[in-house]
Parts: sequence; structure tokens; C-alpha cells
Amino acid sequence: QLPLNAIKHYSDAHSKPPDLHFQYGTAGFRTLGNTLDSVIFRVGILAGLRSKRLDGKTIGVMVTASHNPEQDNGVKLVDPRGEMLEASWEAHATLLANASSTDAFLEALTALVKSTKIDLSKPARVVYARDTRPSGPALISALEDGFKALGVEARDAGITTTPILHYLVKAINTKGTNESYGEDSEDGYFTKLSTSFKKLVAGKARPDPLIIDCANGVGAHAGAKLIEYLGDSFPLVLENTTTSTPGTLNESCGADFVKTMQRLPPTLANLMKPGQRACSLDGDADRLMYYYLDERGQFRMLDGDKIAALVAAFIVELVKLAGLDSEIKVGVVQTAYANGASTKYLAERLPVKCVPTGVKHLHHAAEHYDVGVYFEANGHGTVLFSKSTQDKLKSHEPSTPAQSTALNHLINLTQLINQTVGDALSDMLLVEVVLAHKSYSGVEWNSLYADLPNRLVKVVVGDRNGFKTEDAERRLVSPPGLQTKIDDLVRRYEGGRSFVRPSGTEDVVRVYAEAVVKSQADGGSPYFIEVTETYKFAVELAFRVAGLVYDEAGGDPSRRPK
Ligand code: G16
Repeated sequence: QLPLNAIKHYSDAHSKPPDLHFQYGTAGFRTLGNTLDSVIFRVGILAGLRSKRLDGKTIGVMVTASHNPEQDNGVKLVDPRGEMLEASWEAHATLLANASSTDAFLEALTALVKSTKIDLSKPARVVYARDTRPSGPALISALEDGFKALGVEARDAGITTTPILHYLVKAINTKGTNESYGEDSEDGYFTKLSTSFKKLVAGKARPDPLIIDCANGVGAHAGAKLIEYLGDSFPLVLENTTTSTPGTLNESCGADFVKTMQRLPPTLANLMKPGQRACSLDGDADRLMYYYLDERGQFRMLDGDKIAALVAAFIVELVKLAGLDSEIKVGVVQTAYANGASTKYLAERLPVKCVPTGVKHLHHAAEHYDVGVYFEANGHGTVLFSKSTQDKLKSHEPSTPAQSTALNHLINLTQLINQTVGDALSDMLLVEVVLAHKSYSGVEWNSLYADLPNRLVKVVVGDRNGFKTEDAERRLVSPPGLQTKIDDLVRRYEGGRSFVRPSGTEDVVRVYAEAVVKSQADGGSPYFIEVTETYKFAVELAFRVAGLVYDEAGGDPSRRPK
């Protein structure tokens, strides 16, 4: 039996705002933090039920809004193997979050228990954490009320990064088994990462200090701990670490700022010398963007696509050196945001698949390869080694010392990489390992291929749900007719490509465009755009498509994107 009286008692203190609709989107619920009290309370109960459904396995709950502005917050659920909540439960989450009253909520819970055949006598176990957002403490107490209402055995992981929470979930659920993922503590996580990193860079030249822009978020805490574990092996300099000053989180810094604005966070401008590398994390440290200044002091971005190219090529090389290339196939997963040049570069070497935005889609597609490398252009990604690949690596008998070395490197990579989800710190160490092995600076890495000029624009519309896509989000099916207009526009640009999709984490429609040159026939543009010559046409195309989107959505002409 559900403890209906207890749930009712707590639920009355966390009533749903009457006029709001909540949706479990790309990365869970995400909206203004001060509207999320009832949602988070209900998620506490849902997480407990999910655990009961899975025979008492531990479920993760992360309270964060990642790259979103500071006033936003959100919550995502983590399944027992450390991956995102199974898609069919997203609908349950949305349904529970929108029940209009306590009675409606109790009814929805009872129906859920019945339809998903939950055995209520099973234990409910949850581990939870939050990022540094000011709305976090109040939302955590709503979550804890949810746990109390259902009688969940809850473990508080405190303020930590999203990928550390994913690590903990997997470590807890595999503890004592032959698939043990590591000690179920932050210490276990940092020890695992730093030990494998040190083995992988043993004998290599010590890299120059790396500047890390922590986005004024929880990555600053994790970065400081990582420094202790890495010791002398790799000097890190943390910047944008003010986690308690209101208004600073992700503000003019962080991975999303760098990717969208394609420039340095202003606070780093005076710190970087030509040739020096740096990287940015996002608000919960699951995304990573690299960059450097070239010899003329020009900003050069090394995004998720560049990370995928670097890492995939390295793993392919090691697999070959280990003598396993006929048995282990490496594949790459991208989204429509992947730069066209990266897709071309990778597809000439490896199988490449395109899926809709969202780590959950990339992760599942990557599981189909022996080694699946997935990165979103925004810097969110990881590498998955299938169970049979990991077994093969452990049992393979190398026939030469060179094979043995490559095999050991691969085994150490399986330890260094957080295979549960994108992890900025683990990915950063991975990048540094590859750069050390290849003796690459940012320049050589960047020259693997040349990015097509591109631009991402956000358009604020009345109702983003009116925008529906197909073909891995590359084409719009609704509003009707808009895709044809976009196609007409794109045809006027050489190397032109553009797509439009509703964001699943912010209340905007996103427009992406690539373009090299504009066709002569198109004439002048009504847009005056102050950017470097190279990017001019991509920016122009992006803003023209954004204009179409804006007109279609019936926006106020004075706020039309320009
Ligand atoms: C989340 C997802 C990512 C996605 C991003 C943007 O990232 O985990 O997979 O790329 O949102 O999604 P959308 O374009 O739908 O807003 P994060 O780092 O914010 O959790």
C-alpha cells in the first residue's frame, strides 16, 4: 500500500502552481527555480517508486539547471547503471508533475503503481545532490519531503557535479559485484580518474598549466579537489570560481557562453598568452569546451566535435596497435549541431550516426558500437566501451611489447573515462592524455579539419511547442511551410546548412546555420553584421532563418532577431 496519508500531509505543503505546465525535457525538468517546489517534491516520490520498481536499486536525483541562467533550476533522474532515466518514465514524471491538486496527485500515483506493477514492499533507495544555485537548498528540502513521504532510504551526496552523481549511482549499484565501478564516494571518483591519468601520461612531458574556467559553478569545487589528487602530474589553474556571489553562475563564462559566442570569457582575456590552452566547464561540469589563442592572439575554439575527432582517432590507433582492429569496431555518434566538416572528417574514417539532441539519445546509440564515441558540439559527451569489449581487453594476450603497451593504454582509458555520462573533468584529462601521446598543441589538434563557419541563435517565441522536427531534428514538420522557406534561403549560400528546433531546456527555439559564401544572385543583405569576414555568411544565414522563425511565431516586429 502507498502511504497515502503521509504523502497527502507532505503534498499539501508543496502544492502545484495552478497556471504552470511542467515537462520532463532534454535533461529533466528545467525552468525558473522558484516555480519548481512541487515538481521536486513529486520527483522525490517518483525516484523512490522507480527504485522499488527496480528491486531496490539506487536511483540518482540531481538538482541542477546546468548551463541555464542562475535563476533557473531543474532536476534529472539517473537510472541504476548511471545513465539517464528510461524514456518511458519521462511521461510518468510529466504526468505526476502536472497533477493539479494533492488528490489528483494521489490518484496519479496509485495509477502509476498499478500500471507499472510496482511491488511496494521493496525498498526504495536514492542518492541525491545539487549544484551551487541559490535556489538549491529550498528545492533539496522539498525533495527530502518527498523521500520522507514515501519512506525512501536517501543518501545526500551534497553539492557536487552531475557526472560525479552519475558515477556514485553506478558505483553504489555495482558495489561488491565483479562489475564494480569504483568506490562509492567522491574520493573513489577522484582516485579512479587521477590514478589512470597518471599511468597514461607516465614518461610524457609534463604539460603547461591549463586554465580552467569553472563557470562560477560546482566545477570549481570539483576542480579544486582534482588538483589535490593530480599533484605534480598536471598543473591546473582555476578561474571563475566564485560560487557564492549572486548573479555570477554561467554569466559571461562557461562552456555554453564560449560555444554560443565563439569567444573567450572576458575574465580570461588578460590571462592567456598566444599558444596557451584553456577550457571551460558548464554550471554542473558535464560539458567541456577547449580553446587557445593562435600566434596572432586570435581565439580558436576546440569544441565537442573536435574532441570527438581527437579521441576517436586515438582510440582507433590504439586498437590497431593492440592487434584488435578486426575484433573491436569504433563508431561515433553526433547530432545535427555537429559541424559539417567534422562529420565529413569522421565519416571518412569511421561509422558515424546522427541522433536527436540530448545525451540520452547519443548514449543509447553509442551503446551499439564496441567502442562508441559520442560528443555533442556543445562539449557534452563521453566514450562507451561495451561489456564484451572490456572483457576482450582484459583477456587479450598481446604478442609484442608494443601490443602490450597499447592494450594497457586502452584498459587505463576505460578507467579514466566516466562512461556513465559526459564529464567535463574526465574528458579534460582524456584530451590531455591524447595531446601528450600525440605531442600535439592546440594548433595541431585544430588542424585535424577546418570548421565550416557557423552560428547558433536563440529565438524567443510565444510557444516553442509549435515547432516539431523529423530526421534527427534536421527538418521541421511544423509550422507547415516553414521548412520550404528555410530551404529556399539555404540554397542561396554555398556550403549552406541550417535547421531549427525547439530547445528542451530553455524556453527558446534554436537556429543553427553554416555557410561559406553567399551566391552572387542573392544581392545585398538587410543585416549589418559585425563579425570577422569568415563568419559573415553563417551569421547572416542564421539571423535570416531566425527572422523567418520569428515571423512564423507571430513575434513583435520590434523584437525581431537582428
Ligand atoms: C542538456 C542536455 C544536452 C543538450 C543540452 C541542450 O545539457 O544534457 O544533451 O545538448 O541540454 O539541449 P536543448 O538544445 O534541448 O536545450 P545540459 O548541459 O544543460 O544539461
